[in-house]
Amino acid sequence: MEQWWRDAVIYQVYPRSFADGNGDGTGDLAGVRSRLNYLRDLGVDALWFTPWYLSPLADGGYDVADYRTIDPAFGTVAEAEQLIADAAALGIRTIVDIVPNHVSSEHEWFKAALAAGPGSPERQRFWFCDGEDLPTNWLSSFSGETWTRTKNPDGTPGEWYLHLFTPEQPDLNWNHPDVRREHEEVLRFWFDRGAAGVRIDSATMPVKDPSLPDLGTTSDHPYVDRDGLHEIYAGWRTVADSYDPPRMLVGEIWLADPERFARYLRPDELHTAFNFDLMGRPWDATALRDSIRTTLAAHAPVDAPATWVLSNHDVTRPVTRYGREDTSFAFDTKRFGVPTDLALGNRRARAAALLTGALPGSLYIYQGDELGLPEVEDLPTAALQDPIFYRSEGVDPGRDGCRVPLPWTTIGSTFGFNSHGFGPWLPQPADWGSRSVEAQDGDPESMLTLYRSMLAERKNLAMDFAWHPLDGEDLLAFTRGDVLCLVNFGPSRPLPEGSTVLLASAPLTGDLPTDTAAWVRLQGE
Ligand code: TEU
Repeated sequence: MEQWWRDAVIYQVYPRSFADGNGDGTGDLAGVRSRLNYLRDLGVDALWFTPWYLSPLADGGYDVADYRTIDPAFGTVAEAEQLIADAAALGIRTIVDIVPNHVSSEHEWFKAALAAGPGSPERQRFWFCDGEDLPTNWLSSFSGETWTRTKNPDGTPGEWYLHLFTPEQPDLNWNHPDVRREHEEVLRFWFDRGAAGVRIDSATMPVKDPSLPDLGTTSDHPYVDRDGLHEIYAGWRTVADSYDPPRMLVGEIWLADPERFARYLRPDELHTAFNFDLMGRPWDATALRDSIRTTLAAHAPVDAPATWVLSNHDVTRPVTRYGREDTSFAFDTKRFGVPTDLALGNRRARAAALLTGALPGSLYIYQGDELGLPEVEDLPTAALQDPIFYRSEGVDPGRDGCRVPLPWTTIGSTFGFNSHGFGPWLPQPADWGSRSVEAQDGDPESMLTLYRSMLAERKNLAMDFAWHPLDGEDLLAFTRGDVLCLVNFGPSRPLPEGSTVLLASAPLTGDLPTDTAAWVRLQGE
C-alpha cells in the first residue's frame, strides 16, 4: 500500500491570502484553482488548506460554524470538490483542517445551547458552569480568560462557558456522544469528496478532566495531552482506514516531551504529527543538531516519519526571525520593533530550506516561504484582525504579519493577488512586487528558484540517513545515500575533495561560506 505521506512535500494554503479569483479582496478557491500549475511546477505532493468552512472569521476560520459548507467568501462545496479533483489530476493531494477542540459561537449547536438555557441537553455538548466566580484558573492559548459568562433572558448574569481560545470559540465536550459521532461524520463528508487526509487542529486539547480542577492542583494536566484523546484518534483512524486508498491523519501536537509526542503515532492512531521542535530552535549548529537528533530518536521506535516545519500561519516568517540578533524562536518573539537584518535572515532561511528539505520524513512549506516573504511588521493597527492582538491589548502584534496576501506580479494594485476589484484584506507592503512570483521566476538567485530546484532534487534522495564524519561544532553534515548535506554556521570552509555541488543556498567560491548550505555528491560513495 502506498504510504505517500512518508516523504511528501505538503504545501500549506491559507486560502484567504493565496489568490483572489473574484476580486473581493479575500483569497478564494477559484484563486487557488487558477494557480494549480504554479503548485505543480513548484513540485509539491499535497496541499493542506487551513479551514475553508463557513465561519465568522473571529480566528481566521478556526471558528467553524458549519463543516459542510464552504464559507461564501471562499466558494462552494462544489468548487471545493472540483478543486480537489483538479489538484488530483495534477498529482497533488488535498488535506483539510479539522478543529475538534471548539466550534464557532455561531455554530447551530452553540446557538441552541444558549437558547435552551441551563441544565438543557443542548448545553451538555459544551462546558457550561454556574457560580459567581470563574470556574477554573485555566489559561487561554491567547491572552485573557478561558471562561465567558452568558446572560439570562432578563439580563442577569447566567452560566459560564469554557473557551481555551476566544469567546467566539466555545470548547466542545468530548464526553458527549454527539460530539464524537459528528466529527466522524465530518471526516467522512470530506473523505467522500476526495480529501486525502486531515490536519487535526490543537490536537492535544479536546479532552478535559471533567472535574474541572484548577491548574497546578492535579498530577496530570486538566486539558492538555489527556489519555482519552488516544481513543478518539483511534476511532478516526478506523474511519481513515476504511477508505481506499486509506486517508492520512496529521496532528498539531505541541508537546515538549518527545515520548508523550510519540504516543500519538501508532499504527492504529495518527500517521504523523508536526515536529515543531526545530522551528523553536535558534540559528545555531548545536541547537539544530540537538533538535534533529531528538526528533529522529523519538520517531525511531514508532515507524512514523518525522515532519519538518519551518513555519506556518501562527509564527514569525523565517526570513524575519533568522535575521534577528536573538534567533531563538518562541511565540513571544512576535514583538514590535525588533531590529532585523533581512539580508542575513534571507541567507539563513535559504540554508534552512536546504537543511529541512534534506532531512528524512515529510516536509511542510507555508505559502510564501518559497518566495522568501518576510513578516510584515508595519501593518496599520486598524488593519489588524488577529484576536491575539486584541486579547493582548495590543502588546502582541499577533499573526497577521505572516498572513499578508501573496504577491504574484511585479506591478499592479494588488501585485496579482487579484486582477480586478478590491484591495486585499490585509495591505501589502509597497515593495511586495519585488518578491513576487513574476519577479523571481527564472532568476537563478531567487528563493523561488532555490525551492523549485530543491524540491526537484529531493525526489532523488535515497531514504537512508546518516550523520557524516564532518558533522561538528559549526557544521551540520549528514548524508542521504551518496548526497551529503552541509550547513555551515562558522567561517568559510572548503568543500570535501572531489565533491560535485548539486545545490547551494548561496554562490560558492570553491568554499562553503558562513550561513550557507549545500547538497553535494560524494565521489566514489
Ligand atoms: O493553533 C493551536 C495553538 O496551540 C495556538 O495557540 C498557537 O500556540 C498560537 O497560534 C500561537 O500564537 C491552532 C491553529 O494553528 C491556530 O491558527 C488557531 O488559532 C488555534 O489552533 C485555535 O483553533
